[in-house]
Amino acid sequence: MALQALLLDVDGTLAETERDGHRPAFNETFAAEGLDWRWDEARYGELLPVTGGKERIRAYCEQHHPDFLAEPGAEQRIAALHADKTRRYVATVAAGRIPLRPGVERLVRLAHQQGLRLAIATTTSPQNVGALLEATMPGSTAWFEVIGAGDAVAHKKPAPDIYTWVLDRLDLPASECLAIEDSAVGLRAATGAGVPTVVTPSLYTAGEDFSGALTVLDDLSGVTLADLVALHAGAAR
Ligand code: XBP
Ligand code: MG
Repeated sequence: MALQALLLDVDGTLAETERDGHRPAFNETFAAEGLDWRWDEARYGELLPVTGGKERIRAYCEQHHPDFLAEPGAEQRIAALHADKTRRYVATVAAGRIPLRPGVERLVRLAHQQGLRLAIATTTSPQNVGALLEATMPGSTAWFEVIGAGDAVAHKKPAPDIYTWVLDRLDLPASECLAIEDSAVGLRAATGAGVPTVVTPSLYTAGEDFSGALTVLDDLSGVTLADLVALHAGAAR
């Protein structure tokens, strides 16, 4: 089973987007809407295992502001908050304030040049993916044959659904792909869909349990396509 495609997670894997990208965008939205909610770094870390921005706001309200959820129209209000947060996040990323992690650009360029198929499997919103790719590697969105993001599936990571969705569209078996993830939640999603997975832990996920990963690497610097092919071949044995 030769390696045909690389399936990349976004937040934490391509870039450290959470602490200085998503988190301040949520906080700016809350402040602009007159809500005294504030997610400091530690609280945000506690909320991160709930993937998806709308889902994260809802989970926070369940714990701290059940009154907000009891109001009529709470779901629409959450959706509106999230849309505003997305606009703010996209502006941050488009301004070039979030760099790619070490080795990411080189590996993605090599994969594209050498004809290894590329796809994205993320819980973040599709606008955020395009903004990050275009800000960091202009024109690279087109290199990704499939972009699985946000509400494309009903159940976000750790459910395997987004990986299954991407595999269907690539028309490839899981065994011919390799996923790169940064979190235990993402690892569960990828391996749940049967995709062999390499983990590069990020700021918030260092120290999580990555059992089931093919390997855990500090980052992608120095990693070659030949390394990925060898790791993938090892998984098939
Ligand atoms: C990371 C996430 C996302 C982002 C917020 O996803 O959990 O929820 O924090 O994104 P991944 P939205 O690691 O799969 O890329 O606010 O756009 O939902
Ligand atoms: Mg991630």
